[in-house]
Amino acid sequence: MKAPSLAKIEGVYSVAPETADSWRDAHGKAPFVRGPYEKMYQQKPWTIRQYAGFEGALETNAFFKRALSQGQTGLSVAFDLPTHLGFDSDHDLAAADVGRTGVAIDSVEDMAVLFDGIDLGNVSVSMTMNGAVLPIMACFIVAAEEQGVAPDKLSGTIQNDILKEYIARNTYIHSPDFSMGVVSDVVAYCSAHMPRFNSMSISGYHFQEAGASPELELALTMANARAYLTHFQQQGIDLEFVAKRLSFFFGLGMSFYKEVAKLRAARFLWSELLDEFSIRSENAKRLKMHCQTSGVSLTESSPLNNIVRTTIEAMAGVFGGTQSLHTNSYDEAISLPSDQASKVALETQFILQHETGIGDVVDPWGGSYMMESATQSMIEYVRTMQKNIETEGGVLALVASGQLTTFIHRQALQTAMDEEALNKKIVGKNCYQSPTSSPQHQRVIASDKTLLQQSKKLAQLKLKRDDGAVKRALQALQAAARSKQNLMPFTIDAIRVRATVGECIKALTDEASRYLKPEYIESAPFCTHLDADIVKRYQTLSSQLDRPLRFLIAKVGLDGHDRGAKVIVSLLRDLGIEVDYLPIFASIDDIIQQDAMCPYDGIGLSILSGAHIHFITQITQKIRTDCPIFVGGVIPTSDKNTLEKIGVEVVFTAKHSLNDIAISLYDTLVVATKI
Ligand code: SCA
Ligand code: 5AD
Repeated sequence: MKAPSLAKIEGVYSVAPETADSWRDAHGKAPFVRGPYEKMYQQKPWTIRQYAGFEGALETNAFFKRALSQGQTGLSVAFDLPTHLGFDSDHDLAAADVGRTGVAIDSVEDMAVLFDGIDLGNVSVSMTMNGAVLPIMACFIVAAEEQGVAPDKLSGTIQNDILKEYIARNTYIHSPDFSMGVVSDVVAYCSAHMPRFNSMSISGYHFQEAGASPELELALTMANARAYLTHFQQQGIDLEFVAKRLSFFFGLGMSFYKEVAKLRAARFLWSELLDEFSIRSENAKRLKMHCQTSGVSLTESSPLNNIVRTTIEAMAGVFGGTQSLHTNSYDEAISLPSDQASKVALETQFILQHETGIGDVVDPWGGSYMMESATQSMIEYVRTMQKNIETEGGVLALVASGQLTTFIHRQALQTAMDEEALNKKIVGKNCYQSPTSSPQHQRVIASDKTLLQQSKKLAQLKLKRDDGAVKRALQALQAAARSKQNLMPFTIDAIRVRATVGECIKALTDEASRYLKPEYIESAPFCTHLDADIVKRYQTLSSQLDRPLRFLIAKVGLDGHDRGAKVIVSLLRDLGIEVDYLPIFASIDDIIQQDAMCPYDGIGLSILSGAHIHFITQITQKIRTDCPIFVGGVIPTSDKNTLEKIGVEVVFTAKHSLNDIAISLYDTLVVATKI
């Protein structure tokens, strides 16, 4: 499938702007190009909703309370990877990742601590949860109930967007088929019992982070939105009623005009889509969105420059009319946000709201020929992509075959090549470089301590509870899955009697097993962008060896951010190396076994979750001593020395160019192959 080309946005326009007259339209009226509300931020400023979570519920609760006392207006929970994938903290596969990239929640007891002293009837809470959505929603509902807040008083959002997990984010558990049933169970339950709660946050953000352009991000998000509506309709769900509580989530990258245009176009397209489904409610047609500034646009070098990037991106969100906003912290290319960096990110929003006046005007770009053309080009692009997707069999078929993932992957490869060729300049990364200055403070996650605490709490919970009641509730949940009933009430019953998140998911995976999606890696002509000399040296090395070099690349643990790993696979293959790429979620034992079958010339591990020391210690203890190990990912400079001492040859991070990587690998391989 081919993507259409976007009519040029910055420069000469080829698309006659159908929306050029939109400036005459009223704000807050369908098709909402000019904003979802009449008075927008003059009536209510956007919600300042910083996504956060780390270690245990106690630590994250303290962070939330501090943020609220500093003026944040909504909450947004980041869960750790074991929680996302439905493993309790004491599960073998969870050990490395507990509390690292989010908060560890094993049961309703943890959820209660997470919101201790926070009135859930008053503060709206977003939860980024997709795979383990049933037990996490159930924990939230039961914790609120035990706090004295009934479901119908709860406001907030559950992400509950599984399609984008298969396409880009990778925290899915079951097959797409089973998971779509879970999505509709949550939507149906919320619409019946939680009228103030947004039952989905249909997300594009992760597509852009994985490599998609803003227009591809929008096209895939709208295609998914259509697929969900169609699915709900087939399930007999009343769209007129549920569509009001389907919200959206977009990324904000550095293509300033495109980002503003994207948000305007999104509102138009949603309104048009609901017309197609004959939905009349004006409120449903009003697309409401959360936006987050881009993580991938941030550089490791000169981290304070990231404050500038985040501010520009956030401004695009405000000009585009977002309802809720997360601004990233300047140190995110290095670690989870430190307290200092989180404070700057939060205060960036205060400055935008209180000092600049940019929110005083509704849709300030409306009527600009450039912006109307850009909005129109976005709309045209999405319509064409939609037709292409349908011709190829529709979203669900393309999700299952992995083709939408490949689409994004291709754009990531192109971006990597553009950066290498300096067609895309990134200050401090590929031009205007200066010596790397690490931020003064970095958040260090006490993962081992969190694991111990969580394991202790789980043991206590299991001693206290009525095991018979738990067993009966889990059996009922499993039977409900078999007979295709709405699983939400059964999960709530199980969580109420203190079943754990992991136990609920285990009951479901016994019925609908864990799933691994197919993975394809495209080739790309990287060598044309590298120094000719290095390309030649690889060729010479392999002719001296009289065989191709062989490499293994793997992601270990529960971290599914595979953009970087896949770029490296393509790069190495283009250098003539034979590369095996293991399916995500590999264990160190998987790698050892793979290497034992036919030893590799080198093994590269990609780790973005902060668990690098854990995994590298394990692999260096188990692997044969003459195997060079490389690591890539989000690795603080302070850990680089430790990793090299443990036995890693080279540590690669976001600041390395592909040429640097090719040279460093070569130098090590020459020594290792004893040529
Ligand atoms: C708002 N209201 C107005 C108004 N503005 N009424 C009149 N005039 C105006 N100008 C009303 C609304 O209709 C609504 O009322 C109420 O005020 C609350 O406003 P809101 O705009 O709905 O704001 P909010 O409650 O903040 O909700 C925003 C949104 C919601 C709808 C987008 O879904 C949301 O908060 N989403 C956040 C998602 C999020 O944080 N995701 C994090 C993902 P009613 O309620 O009566 O209608 S992080 C992630 O995935 C990271 C990546 C990773 O991989 O981990
Ligand atoms: N706390 C704060 N921000 C987080 N992000 C991811 N996890 C967390 C967390 N636990 C942010 C980063 C990343 C984006 C996907 O979300 O900015 O780039």
